[in-house]
Amino acid sequence: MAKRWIKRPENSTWGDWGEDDQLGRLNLITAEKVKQGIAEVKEGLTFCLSLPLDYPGGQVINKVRFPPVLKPVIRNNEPYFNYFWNKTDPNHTDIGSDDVVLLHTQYSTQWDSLAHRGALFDVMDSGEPQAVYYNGFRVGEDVVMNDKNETKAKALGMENMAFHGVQGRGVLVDLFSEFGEFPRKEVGYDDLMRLIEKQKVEIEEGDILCLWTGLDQMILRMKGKPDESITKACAVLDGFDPKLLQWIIDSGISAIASDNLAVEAVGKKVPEGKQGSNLPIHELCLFRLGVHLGELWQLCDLAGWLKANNRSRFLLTAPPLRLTGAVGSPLTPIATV
Ligand code: UVW
Repeated sequence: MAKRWIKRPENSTWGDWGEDDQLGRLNLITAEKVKQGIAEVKEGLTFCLSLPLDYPGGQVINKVRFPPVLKPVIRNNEPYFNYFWNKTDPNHTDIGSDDVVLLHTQYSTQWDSLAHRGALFDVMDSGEPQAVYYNGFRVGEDVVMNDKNETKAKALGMENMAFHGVQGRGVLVDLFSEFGEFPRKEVGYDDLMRLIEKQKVEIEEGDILCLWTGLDQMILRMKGKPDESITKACAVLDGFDPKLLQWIIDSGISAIASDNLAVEAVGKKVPEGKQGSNLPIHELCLFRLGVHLGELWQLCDLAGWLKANNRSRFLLTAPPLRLTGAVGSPLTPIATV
């Protein structure tokens, strides 16, 4: 088979786990890492880390993603919902319901797959950039949309992450206690290192880093009717801080999850006169390193418990839906302490 790339992007992991690898740094979640996660279970308490999937509510946070719409299955030309089976046979006492959901996979608590963000990059060393995702998988060949607007990530789809399992050691850094809701703080390397030290958090290769910013509490407080203030609240990572990007590379973290919209600040522009990504952490993580990003998780209850108990580590179980070809997925992560 023809090679997908000759020149890999700088600071990437492409090829490190084979030229057809579709897992990225999930490869670092090994049997040993699962055991390290399980070793953090001391109390047997569990925390659901998903928002209700119809939250945040409306389109304030993201204008193009809609809350789930539930409809009944149609059976014999009528809705099969609260269906009285005695209509079919007077002797039947059953009642049945069956639903269909129109689900924007990235409306609420979600994982971004490695096919969520790619880049223009000259991976063939040809003088012209190619449109590629992690490990050189191609726009239009591996990640496709047909003329009926049907989409499929034939490579890098969510099913890869689901099949790997995603269970390991989670480590939480509490940004909310330091930075609060307003004004929004863009957290760079120096701030993050200071907090990691202050909160005595230890992060090792293969750990899943969870960043609690407090946005989940605001979302829950607004009960499905968020106002514009939410778009300017709570900490985000500063993707334009090169030292922070270098730390993500060096730390060996396997994934990053946060309760905010996009882990990093959105709506920024690349510096004047430069070309590059407007979401540099997405570019580094999803495109170069194969680090999945989790967004809009509900971390507040876990964070409160960890703080009260002087802990930062836990067992994290966080598989996405095994939804073949999807580029993002809702999930119901569970932390066990
Ligand atoms: C944004 O909404 C910008 O982030 P993501 O697409 O990763 O959800």
